[in-house]
Amino acid sequence: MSSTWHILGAGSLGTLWACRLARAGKAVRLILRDRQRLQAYEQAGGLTLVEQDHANHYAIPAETADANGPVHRLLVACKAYDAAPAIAQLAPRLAAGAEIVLLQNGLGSQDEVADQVPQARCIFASSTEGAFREDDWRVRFAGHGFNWLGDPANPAAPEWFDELHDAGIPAQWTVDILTRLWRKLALNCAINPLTVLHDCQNGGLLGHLGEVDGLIAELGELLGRCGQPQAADDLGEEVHRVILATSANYSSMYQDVRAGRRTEVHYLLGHACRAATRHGMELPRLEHLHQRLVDNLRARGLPSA
Ligand code: NAD
Ligand code: KPL
Repeated sequence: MSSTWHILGAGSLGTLWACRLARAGKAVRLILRDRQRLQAYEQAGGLTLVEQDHANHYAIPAETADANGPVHRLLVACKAYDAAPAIAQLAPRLAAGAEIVLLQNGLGSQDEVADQVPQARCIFASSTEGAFREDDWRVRFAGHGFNWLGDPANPAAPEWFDELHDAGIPAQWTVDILTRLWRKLALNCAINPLTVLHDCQNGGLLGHLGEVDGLIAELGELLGRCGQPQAADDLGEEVHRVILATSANYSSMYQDVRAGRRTEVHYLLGHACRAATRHGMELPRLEHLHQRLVDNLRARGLPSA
């Protein structure tokens, strides 16, 4: 089995992972969206990763999805709404037993991908690292964090797992990856939509704690019904802690909306509301929040799903 890391998506996290793996001497190939992007990348001559104001350049080879050759190990580093369409393009190249690491935030996109590629093993990831694009092909590593990886269908870590440590990518294998993803989703649902609706930094929610706490109560009920009671442990305390610790920051959803970018709402609050409906639950605060957010996004001309 080839040990090349194919990395689909040379955005923020894709660049962060690709550069660290390449720096550690691992074989890496980028998969870019189309020929035009490939040509622009080739003109730029590689990726630049900025860490603590030191910029390093990495001439990582790149291709498009329709290139030749099997893909054995794939990191999917696009947004949640792009993951399934991207995999559909690449599916003919995925080898039997291929391993796919899914870096998407939220829930739902992982199953959309897994349904399309039964020949592959899908490994889910939850990342608290932070990176953003300063320019085309140039990414700043903005926030040290951690990565949890796991496979809900198979508790065994893949044989390449230690390559992440070799590359300085902080990561741990977990059998509770769904709990991690649900927990992050719940935090996101309690904070991010309200920052958009109240047009505020995270700390602005200190003036709306009644609303926040109402959402936390419903999220706790939902997590219990979805078989994720541990994801609800001390959720309220963590939400309050995150609001305080990040009070001067704008949430990722707020930043997306402000920049006129599509949000991942379908895989965050949308996923929570669909799960509640599936379980026959009535969660009026979450439903109302979702409706207000959808109306707000539509009014801005942004996709609401
Ligand atoms: P991004 O928008 O910076 O990068 C995504 C890249 O994927 C873009 O370059 C886009 O052109 C590319 N892409 C889309 N479809 C493609 C296709 N079919 N083929 C090839 N490339 C394709 O996104 P990001 O910020 O890196 O986020 C990726 C995921 O990681 C999201 O789910 C996000 O929520 C999550 N995440 C991001 C951060 C962060 O700090 N950026 C932190 C934690 C989690
Ligand atoms: O992860 C976040 C985000 O901005 O997406 C926070 C605000 C920390 C939690 O939702």
